Amino acid sequence: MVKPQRLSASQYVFGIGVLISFGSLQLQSDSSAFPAYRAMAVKQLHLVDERVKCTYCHVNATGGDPWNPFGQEIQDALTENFPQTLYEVLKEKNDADGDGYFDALEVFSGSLPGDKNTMPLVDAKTLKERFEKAGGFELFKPQ
Ligand SMILES: [Ca+2]
Repeated sequence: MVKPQRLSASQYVFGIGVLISFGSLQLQSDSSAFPAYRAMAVKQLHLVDERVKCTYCHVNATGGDPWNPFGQEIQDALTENFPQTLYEVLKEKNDADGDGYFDALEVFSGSLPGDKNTMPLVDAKTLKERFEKAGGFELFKPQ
């Protein structure tokens, strides 16, 4: 019968170090895979970084072509100034996913503007009042 071996303190510390290093590499490769546009949009739209997935604008969880209806609006209007493009698209008051809430309201409420299966929990009239009281489209103006 094989007797289980106990790890020495140095083997244990080395093992933890390897796990931490591997975890850091994983985080780096995940975050470096996100395009610059995502990082700009998170900041400009005041979104929670960890909660914004590629599917905010793309159909596939890994990004790339194709885009969801909201992402397609941005794609169609895209100039070399991404923040300005994003701001202009939101000001158009389009309802990309056709759920009754224009895109800026969905961004403001935290739902997905390109996915009709997610929508704000507040009715559109009330949400619009709150949006305007909070600053309206100025909230999303490039800094
Ligand atoms: Ca919508």
